[in-house]
Amino acid sequence: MSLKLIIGNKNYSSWSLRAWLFLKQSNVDFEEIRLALFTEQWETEIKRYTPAGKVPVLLDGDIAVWDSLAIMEYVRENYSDIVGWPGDRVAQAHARSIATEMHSGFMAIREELPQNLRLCQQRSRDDFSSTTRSEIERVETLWQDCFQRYGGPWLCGDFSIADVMYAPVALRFVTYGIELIPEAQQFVTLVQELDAIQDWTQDAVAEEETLPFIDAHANRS
Ligand SMILES: N[C@@H](CCC(=O)N[C@@H](CS)C(=O)NCC(=O)O)C(=O)O
Repeated sequence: MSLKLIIGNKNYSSWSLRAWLFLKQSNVDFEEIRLALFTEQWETEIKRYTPAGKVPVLLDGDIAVWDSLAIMEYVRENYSDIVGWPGDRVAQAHARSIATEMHSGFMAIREELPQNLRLCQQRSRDDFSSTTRSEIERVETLWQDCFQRYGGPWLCGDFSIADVMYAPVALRFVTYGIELIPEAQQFVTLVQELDAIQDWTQDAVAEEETLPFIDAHANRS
């Protein structure tokens, strides 16, 4: 097996999850190397793999690729039958736009609803800042609009990089018990039903490391 994927804690690392889910859904074999975030081991080992100091990192022999989107593009260009973009030009343009909208945005959701798969709460939207509330609404309408335009089963038809990008967002809504409009809930359910997501979540809840600055969000309201 030539590919190795360096990931962080499965409980907390949403960018690791994206790269991992992409490889799993693409049926690409790879070895998984987990570095628990911000531990002594992390501090010494992450620099061996990437000057950026973040996970995920893909190793293909001597080649290191970091950043989830770069990893997906690299794998797509070097392997065949890989999860990618819709064939239809309109759907493709849309899928690329929403995928990168996630990759470069939704900072308030990332800050106030951090990935924490062990946690299960029932929170009201009023608990969150107005910026976070409007980002949650943006995600809801974005998913609804996709299902209305392309008719499913996934956001832009077949499973694509857009679905990979939003899968961890769906899991955050589950963690914090955010009630969603039916079309948005439909996406959450699809994500939860994926075998790969169930495998990842099972490993995540079995992890023992804690990150207090993330767990602290459980108690805010
Ligand atoms: N844009 C990057 C984000 C990577 C990222 O922020 N990873 C987090 C874990 S989810 C990380 O490694 N944090 C460690 C740090 O910031 O020192 C990507 O798409 O891969």
